[in-house]
Amino acid sequence: MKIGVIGRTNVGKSTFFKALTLENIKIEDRPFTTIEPNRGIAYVTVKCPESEFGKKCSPHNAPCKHGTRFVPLEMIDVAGLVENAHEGRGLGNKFLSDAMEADGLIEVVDASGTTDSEGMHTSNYEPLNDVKMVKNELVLWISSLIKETKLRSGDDISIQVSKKLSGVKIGYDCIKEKISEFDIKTLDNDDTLEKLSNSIIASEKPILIAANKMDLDKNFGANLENIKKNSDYECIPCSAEAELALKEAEKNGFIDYFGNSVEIKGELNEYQKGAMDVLKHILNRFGTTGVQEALNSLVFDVMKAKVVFTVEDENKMSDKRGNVLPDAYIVPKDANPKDVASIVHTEIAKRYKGAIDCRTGLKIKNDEPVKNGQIIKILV
Ligand SMILES: Nc1nc2c(ncn2[C@@H]2O[C@H](COP(=O)(O)OP(=O)(O)OP(=O)(O)O)[C@@H](O)[C@H]2O)c(=O)[nH]1
Ligand SMILES: [Mg+2]
Repeated sequence: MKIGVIGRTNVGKSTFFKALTLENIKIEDRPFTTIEPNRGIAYVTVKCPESEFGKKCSPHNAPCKHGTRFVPLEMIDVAGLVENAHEGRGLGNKFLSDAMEADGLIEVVDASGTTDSEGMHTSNYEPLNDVKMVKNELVLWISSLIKETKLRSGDDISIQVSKKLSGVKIGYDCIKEKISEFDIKTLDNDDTLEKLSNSIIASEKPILIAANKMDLDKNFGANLENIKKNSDYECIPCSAEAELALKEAEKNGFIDYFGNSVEIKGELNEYQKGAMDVLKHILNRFGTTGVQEALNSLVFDVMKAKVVFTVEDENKMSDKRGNVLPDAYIVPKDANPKDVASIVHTEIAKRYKGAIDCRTGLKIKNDEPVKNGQIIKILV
């Protein structure tokens, strides 16, 4: 699974990405800092089932910290956009094609209203405008791609449009369903194409809003409410900058960070103490920085994806070498056991004979979607 970070320029996309991946990337207070996309591994968090079995896990692909498993996914942070990017303004539609590699999108918005539509400092900017602008750019870009399809009479229109959209990871099934829903026979009505494009994006590229810069609070609360009231998206308040500072302090060994609290390790100098006080204040006030919640909420609440643990020995809940609950994978909402096998390894998928739910010992039907948190043994 791949998640893209998108949004208007200079709102904190790369800070958000770095807080989740700790990749060494450029963050600056100016528009268009990111040009080539940044790629890295981020993690969704789930409770580790180890305590259910009175055992300690031995993670292989998904680390465990204080009983929380960190399950990996790919993340891409793309160039920012400004209005009319779909026509080439700013960095143009480069961001759009990079972002379309992703299965789901986190749209970072500066909900403090302190950067304007061009990514410059201001005050009292209305962030809801950005939410509308980003949606509009996505819709207009996809509909312009559809419009470029050279229709050959007699050929299936859905096949031709899906070939045109193959680079943006939008499947034939969705296009066929929508083209029939909108009863599309030609590609010359801009209004209909925009409705089609809107509907395709809504079903194929789920979006969650990360309402960033909650630490700059003057208008934050009112702006957040306005976005929640006037958009269809799930919206999570966050401070990417606070999360990044906490993760870096932990990486450098100054603190233990538990997501909603910190424990200071060793002696801090006056400057570090001051910075830690600010961060503790943010955690006390808001509970968390919201960054991990935003990613979890997109993956689990919006995309309805699931985490599945795989083992080879259902009695010991381990692999063949005795490692307890070694691996965990994120799978799409409708994934059945064979789909899980292909996510684990193509060879395992080829040899797939069935799967067992390790908690009940019962066979899982081949066409039955797996459940979130399920521990399965794939029979090969
Ligand atoms: N106060 C505050 N500042 C933030 C927060 N997140 C990011 N910033 C600041 O916002 C500025 C822009 O951050 P970036 O992460 O480079 O923004 P971007 O959206 O990737 O920008 P482009 O790649 O240029 O489009 C930097 O000065 C960050 O330190 C936050 O949560 N709070
Ligand atoms: Mg950036």
